[in-house]
This record gives sequence, C-alpha cells and structure tokens, in this order.
Amino acid sequence: MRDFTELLKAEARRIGFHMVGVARATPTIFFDDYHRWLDQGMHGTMNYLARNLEKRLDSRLLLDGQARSIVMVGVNYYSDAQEGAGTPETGTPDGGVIARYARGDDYHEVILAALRELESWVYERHPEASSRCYVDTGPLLEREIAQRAGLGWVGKNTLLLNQEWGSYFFLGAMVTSLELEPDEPAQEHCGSCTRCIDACPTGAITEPYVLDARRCISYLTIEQKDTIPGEFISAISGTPARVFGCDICQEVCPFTRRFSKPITWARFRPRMRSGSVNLSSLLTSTPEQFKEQFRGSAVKRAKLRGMQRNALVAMGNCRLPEQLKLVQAVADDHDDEMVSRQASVVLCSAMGHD
Ligand code: B12
Ligand code: SF4
Repeated sequence: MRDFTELLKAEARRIGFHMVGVARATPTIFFDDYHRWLDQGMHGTMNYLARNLEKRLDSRLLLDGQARSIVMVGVNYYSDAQEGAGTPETGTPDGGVIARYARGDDYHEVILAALRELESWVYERHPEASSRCYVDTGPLLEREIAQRAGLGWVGKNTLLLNQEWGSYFFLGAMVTSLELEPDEPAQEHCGSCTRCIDACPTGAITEPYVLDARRCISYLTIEQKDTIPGEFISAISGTPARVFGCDICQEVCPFTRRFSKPITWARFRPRMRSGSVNLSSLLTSTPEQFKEQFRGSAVKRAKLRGMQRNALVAMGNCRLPEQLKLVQAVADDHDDEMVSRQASVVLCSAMGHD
C-alpha cells in the first residue's frame, strides 16, 4: 500500500489540502486524561463529548469496526488583518472581533466537500473499501490523530501546531477500511514556552495541554447558551473586544507569529473588514438581517440571541454613552429574557457590582 498511499497524498495536495498524513486507527493513549477531563466537568454543556466514548477513544471501532487507517488533512485559514489598526469597526470601542476561523464560509461544509472529492478518488480505485469523512462533528480526537499522522504536535494551548504553518489551520479526517502506510508522529516543540497559558485572560488553560472549556472565551461566546457570568466580562470586552470565538492563545504563540501564511482558499477569505462587526448594529439587528449577514458562515451557530448576548458582553464597561443607553434599553425590555438578563449583568459589572 506504500505506493497507493503516496498517490492518495498527491491527490489530496492536488485538491488543495495544505497538509496530509496517515495514522493507524488505534485506541488513544490519552484514555485516562480524557476521562479525567470529563469527570471534572471541563466540557461544560457540550454533552456530545461524553457520548460515543468507545469510538471516540478507540478509532478502530469506527466504520462498524472496519476502520484501519485515518487520512488527516489540514487547511490554512489565517487572515492577517491587524485588529484594532484604525479600521472603522475596531478603531472605535464599538467593534467586536470574530475569531479568524469564522470570518469566511463555514469550514465544515467547505472541507467536507473537498474530503468527499478525495473519497471518490479512493472509491474509483478501491470500490471494495468503506470510508467516512468527518470535520469536527465525528466521535474523533482529531488533534491527537493528526499528531500521529505527522501533521503537527498538540501544543500546550491544546491546538495542533505545525512548524511550517503555525496553528491557524482546520483539520479534517477520512476514516477508511484500507490499510494505508502510516506516517511518523510529529515531535513536540513547545519546550519551556508558556506564553499561551500566561496570556489567556480567563485562565482557561489550567495546566499544559488541559483546557477548561467553561473558562474559554470560545466556549462562552459560541457553545454556552445561557448568560455569560460577570467574572468574564472584562476579559471579553478587553481590547480588542471578542464577539465570537477567541484567538488569544494562538496570537501569542511564537509559531503562529513566525509561520502563519495568508489564506489561499477563496471561501475562507474574511467577509468583514478587519474581521470585526459593529456591536450596536448587532444589538438592533432583526432575524432577517442576521440571517442575511451570516448566511453560510459558522457565526450562525451562535444564533441571533447568542450574538446579541455576546455584543452586550463585548460592550463591557460601556465606554460610549450611546452603548450605555442601548444596554440599559435591552435590560429594560427585550423579547428574549436571556438577552435582557445579560444586559443587567453587564450593567452591574460596569458599575462595579457582582
Ligand atoms: C469541543 C471543541 C472545542 C471546545 C473545547 C476545546 C478543547 N480544547 O477541547 C471549544 C468550544 C472551547 C473549542 C474552541 C476552539 N476550537 Co475547537 N474543537 C472542538 C472539537 C469538536 C472536539 C475537541 C475535543 O475532543 N476536546 C476534548 C479534549 C479533552 O480533547 P483534546 O484537547 O483533544 O485532549 C486530548 C489531548 O489534549 C491529550 N492530552 C492530554 N494531556 C496531554 C499531554 C500531552 C503531552 C499531549 C501531547 C496531549 C495530551 O489528551 C486529551 C484526551 O485525548 C474539535 C474537533 C474534533 N472532533 O476533534 C474542534 C477543534 C479542536 N477546534 C478547533 C478550533 C479552530 C478551535 C478554536 C481555535 C476556535 C476559536 N478561534 O474560537 C478554539 C481554540 C480553543 C483551544 N485553545 O482549544 C480546530 C483546531 C485545529 C487545530 N489546528 O488544532 C478543531 C480540530 C476543529 C477542526 N476540525 O478544525 N473547541
Ligand atoms: S504559545 Fe508556546 S506553549 Fe503555547 S502552544 Fe505556542 S509554543 Fe506551545
């Protein structure tokens, strides 16, 4: 299978994947770590992470027990817009930054379509093989498998880092029943660096390689559906304010600083100038306007109510008098009770109360 594996990798590169490697389907060596993480409740409300545990922790069980190899691919999504560099949205305190991964089209759809192209190529040559493609949603530890496939190492911020690309890249997986030639696992290069741990404003990286999702700005602004507790408001409304996701632990990393390269996949190019949106207009947006603005984007995952909640938190200490009025108005009256409660939490925090 060595020759076929090489041809498959060449095809993956022709399709446009920036990274490709192969890992054996095997049980994870992080079985105990994963269970400890769940037992401590670090997954918060993401209950799906506690489901399908047999498969998630032993990829041989995928494809009804037929999985033998996993082809891992990576696609760069870095956009180099300098947040806060005098642009209309971020140059004023009324802009909120969208994390880089969500500035273009929804990566799930884009990468899955490209992976299916690769899958068809394999199927034409091996119609007897079964396979399945995953981007994010499958019961897979994508980063751990990608490390074994040689795509990079799991950094202390828990993201996969690559010496040529940094960490601003998506992962995708094609699980197959074919016995492909596996790659050598990538070596770790974080060394004694702890910049991501030191820089996280909410202390979400509780120890190297362990992220308490409940404290992560990405989780708080995207996955968590209720109000964001007051203790996180100053971190989220810092400069620049974050309104969807967070890149702080990547922004400070010496590898992303040195090796990130601008996006080449057109569909991942940022839709919004400097990667940010106007907070006040988000607060007054109608469902129709929201749908139109974020059609085909990963941002719609947070829904309008989630984004309005995030906009309130991003306004934080209400540096602008107009913002204070807006937050007050939402606290007094809003169709969605959760959004209204969030406005009250923000007002209390701005006045220095808990
Ligand atoms: C749930 C999830 C989240 C959650 C939880 C994040 C987390 N760290 O687990 C939240 C919502 C917070 C999140 C945030 C983000 N996510 Co996310 N997320 C996922 C998802 C769906 C599952 C991850 C998971 O299983 N977590 C559970 C934890 C316990 O697993 P784990 O970190 O892999 O843990 C293992 C290792 O840490 C290992 N381990 C433990 N100790 C040690 C010690 C050593 C030395 C080593 C090497 C390993 C190790 O053991 C653990 C158990 O196996 C994956 C896709 C997937 N299916 O894998 C995307 C994924 C990880 N996310 C991704 C992205 C882009 C992000 C964000 C950057 C988005 C943003 N800008 O806001 C942030 C980054 C935050 C961060 N620092 O992780 C990408 C990452 C790409 C990359 N280059 O690594 C993925 C792979 C999606 C994709 N298909 O591209 N995410
Ligand atoms: S900031 Fe330092 S410790 Fe954190 S992931 Fe990057 S190299 Fe590793």
